[in-house]
Amino acid sequence: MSKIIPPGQIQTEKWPILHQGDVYSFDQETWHFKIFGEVEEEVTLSFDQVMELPKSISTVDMHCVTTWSKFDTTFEGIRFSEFLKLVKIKPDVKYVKLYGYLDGDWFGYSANLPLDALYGDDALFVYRWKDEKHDWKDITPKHGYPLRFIPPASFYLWKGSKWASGIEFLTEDEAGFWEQRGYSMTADPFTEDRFADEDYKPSGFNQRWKQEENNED
Ligand SMILES: Nc1nc2c(c(=O)[nH]1)N[C@H]1C(S)=C(S)[C@@H](COP(=O)(O)O)O[C@H]1N2
Ligand SMILES: [Mo]
Repeated sequence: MSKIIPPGQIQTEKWPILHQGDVYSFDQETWHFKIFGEVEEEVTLSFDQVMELPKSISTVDMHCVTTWSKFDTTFEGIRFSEFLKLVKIKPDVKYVKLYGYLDGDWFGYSANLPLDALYGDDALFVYRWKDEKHDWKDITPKHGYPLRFIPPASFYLWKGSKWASGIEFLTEDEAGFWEQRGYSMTADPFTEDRFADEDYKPSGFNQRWKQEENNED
């Protein structure tokens, strides 16, 4: 919520759209959310079970690695910590992987995060949002309906899986979808920690965000 623009970022008023693969089409019959990995007993939740969990509201900044930052979006959702309460994690768990649907694959998208960064109000699985220009509305399918993760602003936004599908608890850090493709494991916008290797930059990287901004629906 700080109005501090991280190095190399440009403020956008719009909320751009960016993802790999198809837009997931929600089907309440087949949609499930799985909590697994280093836990005593894994849990699979239906959509209704997820929506019965306690809700909270948080205003956060989003920093995309393609250089746009959107400030002060207010989200309604379910804290990561509410899901954590549903399982007993093994004592040496230090990391998580947050999953999302990708082209029909239940666990096709993923991003890794350290567990200790996710206890606050700013680590939310969200389904509704508002900002200065918009009143409350549901997250659109392109932004991750029916549920998507928004990471704390101390991580680039690719750590926020759209079409959220599960949480895996891990004792060792493990690369997710973009981390396997050269992006940073730690992803701190305030130190421009974009890529694992500083010399690596995907082609067309600097041009991409303009197109994304025009993508807003
Ligand atoms: N399932 C899924 N989640 C995803 C992605 C994706 O390709 N698939 N892309 C990530 C990236 S790189 C970004 S910047 C944000 C973009 O979220 P937005 O389109 O709502 O702005 O979603 C993240 N979550
Ligand atoms: Mo991104």
